[in-house]
Amino acid sequence: MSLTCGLVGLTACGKTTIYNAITASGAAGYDGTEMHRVIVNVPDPRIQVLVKLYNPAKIVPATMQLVDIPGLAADSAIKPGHSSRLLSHIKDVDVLLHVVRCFEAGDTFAQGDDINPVRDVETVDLELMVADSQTLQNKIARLSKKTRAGDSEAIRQVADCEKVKKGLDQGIPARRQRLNDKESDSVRECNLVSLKPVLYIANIKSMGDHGNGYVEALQTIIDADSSEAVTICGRDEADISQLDPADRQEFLAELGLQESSMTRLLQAAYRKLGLVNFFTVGEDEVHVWTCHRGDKAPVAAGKIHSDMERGFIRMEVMRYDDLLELGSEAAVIKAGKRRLEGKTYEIQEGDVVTVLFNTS
Ligand SMILES: Nc1nc2c(ncn2[C@@H]2O[C@H](COP(=O)(O)OP(=O)(O)O)[C@@H](O)[C@H]2O)c(=O)[nH]1
Ligand SMILES: [Mg+2]
Repeated sequence: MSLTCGLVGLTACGKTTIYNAITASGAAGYDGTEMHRVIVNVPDPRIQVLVKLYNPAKIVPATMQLVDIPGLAADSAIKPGHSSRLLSHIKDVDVLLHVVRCFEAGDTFAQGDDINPVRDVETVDLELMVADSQTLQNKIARLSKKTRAGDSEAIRQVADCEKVKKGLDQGIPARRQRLNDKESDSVRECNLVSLKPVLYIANIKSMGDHGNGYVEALQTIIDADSSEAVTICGRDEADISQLDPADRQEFLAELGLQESSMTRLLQAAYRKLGLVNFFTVGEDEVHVWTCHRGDKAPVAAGKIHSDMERGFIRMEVMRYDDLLELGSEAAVIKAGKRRLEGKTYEIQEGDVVTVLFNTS
C-alpha cells in the first residue's frame, strides 16, 4: 500500500520548497507550473534501532508517493473553478497536505507581503467546492432519467447529492458535513476533492518564528476539520536536506529540532489516514508494513503475504518500545513480554510480529 500525499496551496506558498525538502531531489525551482511526483521512503527513526539489533541483510522502509500540485490561483478575483486540470490530480491523492504561507517575503521575493492564512485556505477550499458542486450536478443530471421513472434508489442518491451540494454552495466543504454512511455511499463515485482528509502545513519564515500570529490564526480552521497543523520552515529544511547526512543532525540541533520536520509531517499524515506501521524483523530483513488502525491480525498478516492471511494461526507480538527498553528479543521473551495473539487481535502501532500460519 503506497499512500499518496498531494501538496496543495496557493502559488508561492512553498509547496515545491517543501517537496524538495522531503525528497532532497532538488526538483525544479520557482517555476510554478510543473507537477512533480516521486516515491519516497517514510522516515522512521525506529528502523535504525532495529537494524542495530538484527543486523539485517536488507532494510525495507514504508514508502509513500508525494505529488507537488502547482498553482491554484493566488488571485481570488480569478473566476473560481478555472483550475480543473489541477483538480484532476487532486482526485488521485489520499490526503491533502495544504501548505499555507505564514512567512513574510524576503527582499528577493516579488510576490508581495500580504499574508493572510485564513483567506488563503478559504480560497483553495472554494476551488475545491466549486469543482465538487459541478461533479455532483453532473451525477444528479445523469440520474434524472431514472428518477423520473420513479427508481427509488436513484431518488435516494439524488436527494443525498443535493444535500451535499447545498452544503457546498453554503461554503461547507464536504469533509465538514458529517455525512452518514448512506450519504457517503451516494457520493463515493464522485470522489469529491473537498471530502479528502487535510493536514495543514504552516510554512513559517524561520524556525525561530514558531509561535507567530499567522499560525495561531489557522487554529479555527484546523479545529473545524478536526485536523492538525505541522509548523515548518520549508526553506531551512530544504537547505538541510541538501547536506551530507552526517551534518544534518548537527544543523537540526542548531535549529532546536531533534528530527527533520519531514518525519513529523509524514507521521501526521499517517495519523490523519488512520494508518499504523508494524515491523517484521530478522537477519534477512527489517521490514516496515502499513495497515489501517483497527485491522485484525490476519488482515495485517495479509499485507505480508496472502498465504499468511489465508492460513493464519497465531501471531507472536512484541512491542517496539519493549525491545528498545530491554535491548534484545531474548530479554523481551525472558521478561514475558512477547505475547501470542489470535485472529481478533488488533494490530498496534510499533508491533514487531512473527506470523504463524499453515496453508497445507
Ligand atoms: N522565508 C521563507 N521563504 C520560503 C519558505 N518556503 C518557501 N519560501 C520561498 O517562497 C518562494 C516560493 O516557494 P515555492 O516553493 O516555489 O512555492 P510554490 O509555488 O508553492 O511551489 C520561494 O522564493 C521560496 O524560497 C519559508 O519557509 N520561509
Ligand atoms: Mg511550485
